[in-house]
Amino acid sequence: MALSSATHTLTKTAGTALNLTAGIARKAMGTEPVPPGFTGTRLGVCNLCEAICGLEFTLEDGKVTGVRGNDADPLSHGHICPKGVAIVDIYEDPDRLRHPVRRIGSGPDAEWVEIGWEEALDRVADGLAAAVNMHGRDAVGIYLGNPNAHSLGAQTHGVAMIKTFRTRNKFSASSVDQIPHQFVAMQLYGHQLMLPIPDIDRMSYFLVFGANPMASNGSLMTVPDFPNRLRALKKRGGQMVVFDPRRTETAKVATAHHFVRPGTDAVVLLSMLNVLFTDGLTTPPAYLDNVAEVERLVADFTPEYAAETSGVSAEVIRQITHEFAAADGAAAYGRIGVSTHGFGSICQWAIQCLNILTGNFDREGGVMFTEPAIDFVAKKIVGQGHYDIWRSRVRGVSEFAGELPVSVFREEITTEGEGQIRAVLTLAGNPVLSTPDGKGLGEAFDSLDFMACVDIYLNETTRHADVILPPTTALERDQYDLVFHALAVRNTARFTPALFAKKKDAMHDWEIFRELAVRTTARLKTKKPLSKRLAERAQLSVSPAILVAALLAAGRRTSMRALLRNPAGVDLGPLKPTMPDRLQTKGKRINVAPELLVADLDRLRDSLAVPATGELLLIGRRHKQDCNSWMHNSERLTKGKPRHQLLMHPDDLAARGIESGSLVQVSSRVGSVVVEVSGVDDMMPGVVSLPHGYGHQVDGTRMGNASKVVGVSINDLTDPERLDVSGNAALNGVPVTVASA
Ligand SMILES: Nc1nc2c(c(=O)[nH]1)N[C@H]1C(S)=C(S)[C@@H](COP(=O)(O)OP(=O)(O)OC[C@H]3O[C@@H](n4cnc5c(=O)[nH]c(N)nc54)[C@H](O)[C@@H]3O)O[C@H]1N2
Ligand SMILES: Nc1nc2c(c(=O)[nH]1)N[C@H]1C(S)=C(S)[C@@H](COP(=O)(O)OP(=O)(O)OC[C@H]3O[C@@H](n4cnc5c(=O)[nH]c(N)nc54)[C@H](O)[C@@H]3O)O[C@H]1N2
Ligand code: SF4
Ligand SMILES: [Mo]
Repeated sequence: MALSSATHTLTKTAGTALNLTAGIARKAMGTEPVPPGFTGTRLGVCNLCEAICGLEFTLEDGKVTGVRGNDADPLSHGHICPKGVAIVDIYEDPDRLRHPVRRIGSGPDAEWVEIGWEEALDRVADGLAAAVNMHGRDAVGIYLGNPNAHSLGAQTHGVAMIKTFRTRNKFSASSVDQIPHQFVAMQLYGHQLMLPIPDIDRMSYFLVFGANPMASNGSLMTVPDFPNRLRALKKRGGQMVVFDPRRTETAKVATAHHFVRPGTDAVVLLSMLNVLFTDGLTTPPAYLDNVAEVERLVADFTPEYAAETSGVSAEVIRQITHEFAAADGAAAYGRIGVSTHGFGSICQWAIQCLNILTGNFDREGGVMFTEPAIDFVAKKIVGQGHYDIWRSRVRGVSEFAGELPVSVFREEITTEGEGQIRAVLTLAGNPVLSTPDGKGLGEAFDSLDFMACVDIYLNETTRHADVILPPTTALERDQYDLVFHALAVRNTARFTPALFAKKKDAMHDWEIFRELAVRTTARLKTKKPLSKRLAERAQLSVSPAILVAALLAAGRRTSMRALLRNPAGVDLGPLKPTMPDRLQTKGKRINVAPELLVADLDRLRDSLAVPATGELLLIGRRHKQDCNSWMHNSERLTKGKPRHQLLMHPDDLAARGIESGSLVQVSSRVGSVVVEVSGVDDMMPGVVSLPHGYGHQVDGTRMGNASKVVGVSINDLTDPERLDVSGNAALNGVPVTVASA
């Protein structure tokens, strides 16, 4: 190592001194972790979904014996779901990794041995640095999974760590999730993170495309206790209209539900814009450009045209558009069903236009931008986003905001040549289950020179690693939701100190990130100057809590002191109109017809064909008790009726002579799985559904309860070739065949 131990200590000390001072302040306020054997109650927070519910833990003799929602929380008001209770299962799970492990051998015979942190971190730094030294920067591929958005340390230190690698081969779960939203926000509002939020507590009309908040608890809309907020909306005389190819839990409590053929929402949405113009229903604000261009572009997307392929009648499209435009406060909203979709970006664009052109953008009861206590748009903490500055090596797919679509990950590993990925680092991700052709990606991982994972479980992805580095988990970490306060239906702020002290031989994610950055850069052939590396080390040694304190101070809406005094959180008021001042565009105007989206309309037209008879389209599904791919070790979440089945309409079963409850073979261009089928008339005819995050039965990877959870991975069927213009994967609407197995 090039850093002498003296300089090492010196730079670490700068950070440690600050961290210590903060520790003393906390002690004075009684917000340090509970002492051993503690009996009493403590406030906490759930980080398992975007609803960020405030919790209250009851402890007896140092053990959690009860978890309930915190009534005093200004955002979640006491709400909790089954997963919130299960957060303790993660902390207590005997199968969770608590020490670094190293793999010896491979496949079913692999052995995993515990090693010390020093050895583990050095091994990872050796592996990553070797790839860079031999093959260049792009030889390291990095994948960030969803839990990074839910951990403060990952937010404050993850990005800085990844930057030190300077690789173009950066991937994340964002490209199987919300990239179209960011892509459209960048073009309309001038910043990828300017995402308008439905004002659910004051609206009277909620138009929902492809979201199931009754199961998911909301996404890109932090909305704890969605069921109650919806009840209040209906009590006010308001309506919720849902478009979904499955009659979901949300559709069942809506005032109206319409089936829509997967992948065709873009046409339905554009035809709603068409109706706005032809029926004179637009009331655009003054800061728009190119409204007439939108009118021209949607002229041939008539409701009749949309009805042909979408299965939604022209009459319904007209009626809903009129209701929407007439409502006193309406919001159109679309999520995974239309984000991970061949035309996710056009859907998001049309949804924004629907809100903007009807005067529901930036108004109470419509959609508005949040004013979070830590505002990374205003403070320029996150860049505004960029597109197509470079392209992927093999398929030539455009980057967005510095990331490549995860759909090209596999080919970048397996295709030889300059820039080929030779080593992979995953951070809190399980792409083998969560990305298209996950199985193929898993096989590709086996061809790498080196792989390391920062993860708390041995699972379908991490089993391919040479070394796994497990950080502390939610109950042992300080939490401030940098992301989700900025997406919430009300402005609030909350800092939650760790409930338990970290174990002696444990590391927080941010500490692991610091060590990876420092140790890898020290091993590189082309080294940065020592002064630069020391500065990096000092910066990465400051704890997340201190960084939050500094960011809060800069934002001046509240302070760390106020948050420590009010651990339930502070209320900063309802959302309010702020336009056009906060637009990040030139001249503070919105161009409603951005070039990249307009250019994609031809691809949409070309894709529209009346479905072939007998064709089935596969879509995904979430359940209240699942958490993407990784909470199946919790017995309390997995007991009860199995829910892994392929759902299919009884008529589609009958047409194929298949019995409900039997095993079927589902095949796509990419792969084939055998799974139990269940006939339900909640499915739109011609559409079948599988949940994602299942398929744990590989090589005895999973231990404990998860090894008993049956089901297959939907992503062994989804297709990495199917992309939105933004690079997002089109996971929904995959053509499949189903036959008796
Ligand atoms: N077909 C289909 N596929 C989908 C989706 C879909 O709707 N349909 N949804 C997509 C969406 S929206 C998302 S967000 C992705 C998710 O994709 P991923 O993020 O790749 O997958 P997760 O299942 O969230 O896996 C999280 C991983 O983080 C680990 N982990 C959990 N907590 C921590 C922690 O605190 N620290 C660390 N270091 N690791 C931790 C878990 O063990 C697990 O390995 O899946 C996507 N895939
Ligand atoms: N319990 C639970 N909660 C979660 C998660 C979880 O795994 N479990 N994951 C979290 C994550 S990472 C995210 S991103 C959010 C996602 O939050 P949501 O988007 O609300 O969740 P989904 O259940 O995936 O809802 C997508 C809906 O789209 C429908 N759909 C599929 N294809 C189409 C289509 O072509 N058109 C239309 N109109 N609809 C379609 C599906 O039937 C489904 O009902 O949930 C979060 N919350
Ligand atoms: S709704 Fe989400 S944040 Fe709230 S308890 Fe459930 S999983 Fe946790
Ligand atoms: Mo997600």
